[in-house]
Amino acid sequence: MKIVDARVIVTCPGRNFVTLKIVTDDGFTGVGDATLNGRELAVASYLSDHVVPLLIGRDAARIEDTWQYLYKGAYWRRGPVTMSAIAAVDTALWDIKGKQAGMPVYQMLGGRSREGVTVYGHANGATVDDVLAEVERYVGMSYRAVRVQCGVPGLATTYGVSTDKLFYEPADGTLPSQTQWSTERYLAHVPGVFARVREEFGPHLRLLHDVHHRLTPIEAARLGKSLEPYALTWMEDPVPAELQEGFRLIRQHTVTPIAVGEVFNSVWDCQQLIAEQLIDYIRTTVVHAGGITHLRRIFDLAALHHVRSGSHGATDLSPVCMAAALQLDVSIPNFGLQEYMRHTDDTDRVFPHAYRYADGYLHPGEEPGLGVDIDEKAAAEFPYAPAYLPVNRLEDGTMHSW
Ligand code: KDG
Ligand code: MG
Repeated sequence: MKIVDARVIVTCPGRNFVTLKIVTDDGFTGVGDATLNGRELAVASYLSDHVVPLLIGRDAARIEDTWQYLYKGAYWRRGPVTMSAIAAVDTALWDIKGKQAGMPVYQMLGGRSREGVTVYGHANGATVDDVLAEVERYVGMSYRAVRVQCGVPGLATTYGVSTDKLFYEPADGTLPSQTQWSTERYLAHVPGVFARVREEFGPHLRLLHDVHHRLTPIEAARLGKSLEPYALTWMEDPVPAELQEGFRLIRQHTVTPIAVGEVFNSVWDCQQLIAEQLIDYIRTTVVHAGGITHLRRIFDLAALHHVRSGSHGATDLSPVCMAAALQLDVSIPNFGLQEYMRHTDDTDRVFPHAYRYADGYLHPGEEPGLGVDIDEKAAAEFPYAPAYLPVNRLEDGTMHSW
């Protein structure tokens, strides 16, 4: 089963996506997501210029060996561009293996551990009343878990608050737009928001909140403590996580659970966080963390240390990534939650898929492989459109993490 073709397809059906499609000599095809928001063409070039030539003629059945070949063979290790490219190859090869075996990939990962994948969506609004209405909307759609983000008085824009409610698309400019941040205003406002949400929706709805890397450990500790009465499922990315030991300080002060990892690319980015039980949920996902092969390794390490999965699933993760993530979600023993922000109708048309939402769960479907494809004709209708993520500054102009 030799690889005879590998195509890199860049398309923008509402937002940019990079997809790798691998073809074998016996007629199988497999797809992998390679989208890196705001840096899409870097991964497209890495794949077409440096990976595709190495794939032609390789045995498509050798998933692990190909992973090691691309990882060790590059000499330069890790990083989002390299790991997204490796992820795309790995995902496409799992898709092919499943099709060849005539079974969904989750069956090859050990079979089902649950009936459905519990998902959460984003309820957000400029005011607390707007937020309550959005939470109501998700509850009306039977979601069991909701991420809550609210505008902060005194700040013109706030992370996670957008006009698009069911989608999450922050890449909003051909050059980066600028947002503003005040830790003081934020910390003063957030606990009151959750007090209102709990008051309105009671104790059973799972609530989450994304800090998006904006605090220091001691500030995050204070936030976590102030949110304890509202029993959040998680406080996400409370601080930038390059310094893994920084989380120890947060842990010493609060029992609000912590979720981290959507920007991580490898097990080595979260090894200490997991092994020292400094976090509760690991948010790595297929496309940015080396594909199904490597993500499973991360989740296995996490399982040993009471850490559950909480894979990233914003709109910039393509339906190919979602289909692959669901195969893992439904099979691993330590699944926690799956983020699920919807795609536009155009995106769904370009990426026909078997997974379905019902009653608060996503279901991967029973198609052989991943159960997702790219319609290359439809993809060609939507040419690449440059789009950057915003940058963020403090009120005095200092650059801050976005
Ligand atoms: O491209 C960046 C987004 O994927 C990120 O901002 C989403 O933080 C995010 C989330 O939790 O979905
Ligand atoms: Mg996040």
